[in-house]
Amino acid sequence: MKDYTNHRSGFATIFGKPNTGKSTLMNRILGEKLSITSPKPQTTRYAVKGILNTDDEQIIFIDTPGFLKPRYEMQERMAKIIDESFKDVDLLIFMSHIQGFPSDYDMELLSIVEKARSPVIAVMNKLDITPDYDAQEIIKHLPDNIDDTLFVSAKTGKGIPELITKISSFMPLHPPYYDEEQLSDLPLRFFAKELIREAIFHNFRDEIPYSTAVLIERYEEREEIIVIRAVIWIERNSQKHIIIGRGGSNLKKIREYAEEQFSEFVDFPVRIHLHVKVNENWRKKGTALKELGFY
Ligand SMILES: Nc1nc2c(ncn2[C@@H]2O[C@H](COP(=O)(O)OP(=O)(O)OP(=O)(O)O)[C@@H](O)[C@H]2O)c(=O)[nH]1
Ligand SMILES: [Mg+2]
Repeated sequence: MKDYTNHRSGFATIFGKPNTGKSTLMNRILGEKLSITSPKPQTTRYAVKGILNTDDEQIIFIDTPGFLKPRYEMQERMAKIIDESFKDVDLLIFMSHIQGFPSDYDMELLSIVEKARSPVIAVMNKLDITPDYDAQEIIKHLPDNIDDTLFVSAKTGKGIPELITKISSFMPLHPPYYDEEQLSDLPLRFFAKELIREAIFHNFRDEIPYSTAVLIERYEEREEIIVIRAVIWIERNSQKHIIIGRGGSNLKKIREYAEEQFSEFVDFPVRIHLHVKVNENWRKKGTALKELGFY
């Protein structure tokens, strides 16, 4: 039996305004693409847990949806997920990008930080595109209870080893919470769904990605291939031909992207069947949101 006397384990929540690179950071730390990313704000909709395992340590990261003022009911539920992710964690990681810091949103989030019961560090991201920053000027705007401020690039990896060491120093002595082989607490079908959503975020503009949801109807692990059947919900009939495209060309793009990405993730052949369904105003419907796992 393994001796866990000196083992450290704990939870670290990453939060910040949309588009600052929270999901990119978590993926970079884990060395796996676990949380979907896109240049559009509010890509992440759920708190996605990612688990970093080393010989004597297990850090559970919680990547939260970019915080916006509730506009739709869905956003209210996203805000609730963030609240939940603040409780009982060993470290809060406030994230922003260097450029334009502090925005009004940053200031609003920092006012929440002041009340936090857990230790907080600040991670200023996108160092690669803003190498000439004034550290003192940035630190001046951060509340006193911030333990440390690190400047990184989640994209290039600069500053990430130092950041991991810093995060480790906050982890308490504790046996691992999860199986040490485990990379996430979420089932594989969750990642299949998220990759389909990522394909939609990458291929469509304006309102389309936001008015779309994906549900996995069937997930079948066969001996030689994984077969997935998924439905894409859209809010209006007029959006149907956009998602499907001429002769199904857009749907094909989504399918091929998701098949390739998911196959890489599970290291196994994957076939995805997609279909599109109009579910009017699903973002405002409690039953629909429940079906998507928001509660
Ligand atoms: N140049 C640069 N771009 C980055 C860096 N980190 C993330 N990005 C880009 O910023 C965009 C947003 O990244 P995400 O990781 O999706 O951001 P997020 O904070 O998770 O966003 P939400 O889930 O919407 O809250 C993507 O286009 C990333 O490629 C970085 O260090 N440098
Ligand atoms: Mg994200």
